[in-house]
Amino acid sequence: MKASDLFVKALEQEGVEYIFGIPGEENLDVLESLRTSSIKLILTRHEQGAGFMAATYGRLTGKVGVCLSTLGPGATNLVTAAAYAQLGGMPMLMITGQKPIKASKQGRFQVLDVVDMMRPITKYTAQIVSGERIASQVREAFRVASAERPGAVHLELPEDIADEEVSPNLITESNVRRPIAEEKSIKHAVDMIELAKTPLLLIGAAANRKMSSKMLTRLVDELKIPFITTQMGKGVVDETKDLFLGNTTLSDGDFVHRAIAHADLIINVGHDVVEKPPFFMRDDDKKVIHINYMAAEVDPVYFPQIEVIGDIANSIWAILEKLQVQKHWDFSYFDKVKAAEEKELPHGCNDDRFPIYPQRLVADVRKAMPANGIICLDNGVYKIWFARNYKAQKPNTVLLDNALATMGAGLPSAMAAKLVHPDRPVIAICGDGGFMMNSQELETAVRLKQHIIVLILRDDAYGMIKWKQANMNFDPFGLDYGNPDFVKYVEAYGGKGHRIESAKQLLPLIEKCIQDHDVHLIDIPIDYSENDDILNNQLRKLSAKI
Ligand SMILES: Cc1ncc(C[n+]2csc(CCOP(=O)(O)OP(=O)(O)O)c2C)c(N)n1
Ligand SMILES: [Mg+2]
Repeated sequence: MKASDLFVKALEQEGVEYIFGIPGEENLDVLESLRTSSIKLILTRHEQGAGFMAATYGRLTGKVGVCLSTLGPGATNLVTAAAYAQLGGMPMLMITGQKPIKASKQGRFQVLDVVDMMRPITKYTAQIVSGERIASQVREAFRVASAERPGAVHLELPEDIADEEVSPNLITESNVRRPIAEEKSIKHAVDMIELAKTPLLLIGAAANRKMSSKMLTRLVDELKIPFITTQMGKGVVDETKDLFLGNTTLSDGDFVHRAIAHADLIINVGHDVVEKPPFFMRDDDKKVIHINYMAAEVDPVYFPQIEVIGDIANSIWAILEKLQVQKHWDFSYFDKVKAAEEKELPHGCNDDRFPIYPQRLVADVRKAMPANGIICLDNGVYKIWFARNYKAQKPNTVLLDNALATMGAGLPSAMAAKLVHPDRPVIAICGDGGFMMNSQELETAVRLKQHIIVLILRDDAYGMIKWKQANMNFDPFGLDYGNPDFVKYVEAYGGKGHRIESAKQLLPLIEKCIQDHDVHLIDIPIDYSENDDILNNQLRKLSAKI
């Protein structure tokens, strides 16, 4: 059997549905093997777009997303996406080609040590040096990528190896269950929660990875313990519940930080230090229980006293079996936090000003979206408003990147979300800066006949950095730019373009786009002028009053 055929068979056996990427000469054997396989090739216009799509496929399904590129320049274009998957805990395999390794007449043309280049940003990176190693190396790559904590892996398949004759055997996945927490650690956690006076539940990224939503919802409903979320933990438990006290978007000064300061115990489910810290630990302060698949990585701001390591849903179930509601638990202060926050949250939701007020934008998107609709955020200052103000109701319905926090992933991640969930509305929400970093994938979306909506928040600047610049009392410099006419731009790709000219137009337009088909882009001028005052001053003052 030809090695590239065996390689593709191995991918089929792993359940691969899609490969995202751009082939080069060095992948042509693999491409030919793919042609007659069950795997669908999603050809993109930049390898970075392919990588973000593969990572998001992995994030949403828990299965390994696969992307493909050529050697040298194709592989270097995958680097940011590898880092995105690796830090974000998303299972992803990158397959890159290489010149023949046994004999080549091309000198070092385009040759980089890609295996080594990928080392610091992957869990596993290897060159396949013989066709006989394909079965084991593919299986190992999938095993490592999807094992907790999931991340990026890389296989290099050189041209001459892809063309070898090999014996046609494959290795199937072993029948394996995730390890579960040891009984005594559950007992320690239960004792600590029962002893606490003001326990608070924190839900982080890992709780969004596997099915822990049901058990965590039971914990909240049955024991009435209030909860907060990290940015990547949004939606695991319905944030419209009365017991939801807020998202840890800002570093301090928000209502949620008053709740954290008041808690004597934080039950931290699924947060790890890769996300921006939702709170800072101190020696003389509250206790923390770390409940996760993996042990806590110790950090000056994170050193939990108790760890419950194992499958999260199982750990929560085991805790629920033993934990009793305690009379001395006192959530009255948390009720005050909730009341103050709910009083502030509607601020600006009906504001008619134009360019549009960010709070109005968030409120309108929430109104237009059903509970299972998915928003995919790029990186910019609006991310703060969505993380803080948009109440997620279902797991993985707010896809944002609070780990690498790269620009450019908004559109590709929305495209991957639509492939995984064709029946749900999907909206990409991008700044004019982040959108332009991968806007070429509009062609891919149109070619795939996708129905996605892209909101472009236009301030003609790298707004987030402008905000920080002003905050540091520097003069404005170096962050403004011009933009193409976004309506004409998307139309040139074959999509539908819209521009709003008043705040009132936004909600009905989004609703119409959700009902329609095709790729829609809405150009939305945005007013960031009050960001600094609200996020850095007003919230601080209001929350200090509780
Ligand atoms: C790839 C990448 N480059 C640079 C940054 C630093 N950065 C973070 S936000 C931002 C500005 C984003 O501008 P835009 O997309 O227009 O969103 P806005 O904040 O203006 O709404 C920059 C440059 C980053 N996070 N990722
Ligand atoms: Mg901008």
